[in-house]
Amino acid sequence: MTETTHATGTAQLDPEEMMSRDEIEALQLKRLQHTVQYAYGRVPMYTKKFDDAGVHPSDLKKLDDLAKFPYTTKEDLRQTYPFGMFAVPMDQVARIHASSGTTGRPTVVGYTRQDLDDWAKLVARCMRLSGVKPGTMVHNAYGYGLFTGGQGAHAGAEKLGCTVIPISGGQTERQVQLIQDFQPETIMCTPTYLLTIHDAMVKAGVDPTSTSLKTAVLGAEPWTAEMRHELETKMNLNACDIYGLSEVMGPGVAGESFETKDGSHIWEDHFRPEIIDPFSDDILGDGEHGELVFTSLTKEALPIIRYRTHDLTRLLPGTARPGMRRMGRITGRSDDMIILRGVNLFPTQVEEIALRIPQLSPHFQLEITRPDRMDELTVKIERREEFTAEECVAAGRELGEQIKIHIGSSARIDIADPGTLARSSGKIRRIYDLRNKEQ
Ligand code: DLL
Repeated sequence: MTETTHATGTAQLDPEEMMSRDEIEALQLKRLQHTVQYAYGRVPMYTKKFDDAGVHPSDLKKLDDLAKFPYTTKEDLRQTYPFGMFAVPMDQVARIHASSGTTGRPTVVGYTRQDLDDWAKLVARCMRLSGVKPGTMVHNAYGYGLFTGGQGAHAGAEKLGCTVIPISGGQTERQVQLIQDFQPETIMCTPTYLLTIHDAMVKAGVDPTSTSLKTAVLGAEPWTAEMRHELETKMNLNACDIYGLSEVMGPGVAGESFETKDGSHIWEDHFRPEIIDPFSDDILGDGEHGELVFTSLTKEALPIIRYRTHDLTRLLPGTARPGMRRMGRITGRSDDMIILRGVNLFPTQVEEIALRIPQLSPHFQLEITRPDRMDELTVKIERREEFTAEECVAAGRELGEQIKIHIGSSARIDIADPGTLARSSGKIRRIYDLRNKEQ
């Protein structure tokens, strides 16, 4: 009998990964023409939207013609809740996921068998690019359930030929124990949950720099280069980004190379990205900062045309996969932007500044209050264990000054004792807007 493992065959790159930019664009045009026709013919909401905008699928003759088509928003998904944007009958929908949504109805997404196969393939691509090897063990601490993180990462890891530990989020002490017992090489979770796991290791007397973990594939929330440095040095591993969103697919829309660590490559054979000005809706050029918009090119159950992600970033030329463009780090979501007396501010900006100050930890939250008709920002941030409260007074002052210099707004700094702020078990909540509560 020939010896094979389920890992064989998946170590190879997909042929599309090595396509030139011209080949990718030719493929995109073909797939885009099909997708707009498919969506128009099958989803009444698109039929109406296109008709109202006076545009027809046959108007898409070159890639730039996509700009003639209307945007799709989360609100469109809400209005057609639950299944109104599905393009196939329910007996062809193999899986449903939903995003919880902080306000209003959740957004519901569906997948055909083919969609699930494509999804697994793209997550596997991301993992391979991040240095995960077939035949190795993956500790998957993304949440399982309606959230796309757990199941998405799981299927990708299996597709790559890994052994998956489907631990999900939470029960952190147990996670630490299983990492020691099973010796996985890879961990998949949010960056802030990896911090939580790190702290639990320290508490359990486990040295976080000498575990079996070599690679972390982190995403589902914005994180900075400073946070990468923090996690890599504290845990002695390679930390790479994975990006995605449920409305477009789930994790695996884009993934990062462990060799270049220069932002996630978008799988442009399956998604056509655009960057637009979130206020004027104008299309921006590569390299310019704006809102990321996606059109799916192969999805069957939920084709999505020009979906407004609210994620703010820019498109950069491909490196590790030269035919595919990369996305810069996501600064934040336009709906997570704090506007403080006219100044725009994102939690990632505070993370970036705080982590450059040695006494301060990555555990922080932003509180907005309005004590006296004027908005006020308080940054609550834990000091690192190694420093006393007295030693951190100057660090707090420095954080305030740096925020003023780099962001342009005044902030009160509240240095908290280690372990006192809420910890993440998935996507962390950074912003606490207490303004309405006080009025
Ligand atoms: O968070 C899918 C996912 C799961 C991605 C696991 C990566 C890993 P949603 O719950 O729909 O889906 O949230 C999507 O999360 O629009 C971004 O604002 C944010 N996000 C996801 N990945 C990243 C990332 C999943 N790598 C929303 N960097 C997106 C920054 C990210 N933000």
